Amino acid sequence: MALTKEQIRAYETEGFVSGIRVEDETGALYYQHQFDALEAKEGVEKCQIGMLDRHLDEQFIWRLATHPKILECIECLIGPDILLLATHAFCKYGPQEKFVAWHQDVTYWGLEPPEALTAWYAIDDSDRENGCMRVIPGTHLGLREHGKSGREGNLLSVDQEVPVGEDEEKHAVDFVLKAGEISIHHGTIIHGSLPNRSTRRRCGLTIRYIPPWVKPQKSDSVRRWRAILLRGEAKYGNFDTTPKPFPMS
Ligand SMILES: O=C(O)CCC(=O)C(=O)O
Repeated sequence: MALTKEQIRAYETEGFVSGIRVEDETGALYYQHQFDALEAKEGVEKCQIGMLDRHLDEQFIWRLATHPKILECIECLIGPDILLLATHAFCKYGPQEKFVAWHQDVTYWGLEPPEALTAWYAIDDSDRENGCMRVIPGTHLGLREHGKSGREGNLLSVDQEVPVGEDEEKHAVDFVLKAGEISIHHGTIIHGSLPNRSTRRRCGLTIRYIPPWVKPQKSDSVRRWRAILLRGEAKYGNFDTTPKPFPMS
C-alpha cells in the first residue's frame, strides 16, 4: 500500500497527509527543468495562477497528474475509480506580498456531493520562508461561508476567504516539502499560504481528483470541468469524460 493505515486514518480525521516522496532528486530536477522551460515560454506573470489544466497540452504535467505513485496514494483514499478533475500551478515569486487566503477548495467548484481531493506536487522546495501550503487540521468536516478577503495580493480568483479565528489559526500545520514530494489535502479542509519572503520561486502543481459518484452541478456560473478517467470505471456516468491527451505513464 502506498499509504500506511496510520496515514489513511490521519487523512480521515485530520484531512491531510504530507511529506510523501514520489520522485527522487533526479526526477524532481527533471520536472523542475520542464517547468522552467514552460515558464520561459509563458512568462512569470502567467505562471502565478494562470497555468490551468495544462495537463491537456504539456506532457510533463500530464505525467505528474497520472504519476503511478500519486495514483496509488489517491486509490488508498477514494478507491479504485479515479477521475482527474483539473490541474493548476501556484507559483509565488519572492520576495512579494502575494498570498493565498484561507479557503476550502470545493466551495466554488459546483460538485455534488462536494467531494474532491488535491495532491500538491512540489516542483520547488517549499518551506516557511517561501510561503509553503498550510492547513488547519480537522476543518474538513463541513463547509463554511466564505467572504471577501479585501486584502491586496490574494491569489484566489474571486478574492475569497473563510474567516478563521486566532484560536484556530494557531493550530495551522505547514507543509514543508522538498521538490519531488507531495501533500494530499481534502477538498473541504481550510488551507492557504503566506507570502514568499525569499528570493526563491515556490511552485506547486495542484492535481485535483474525484471519485465517480461526484456530479457536476448544472449551472452557468460553474466552471466546465473536463474530467478524465484515469483508473477503474466512470460508474454512474456523471461526467462526459474527456479523452486522455497523452498515453498513461
Ligand atoms: O499553493 C498554494 O499556496 C495554495 C494552493 C491552493 O490553494 C489549493 O490547492 O487550492
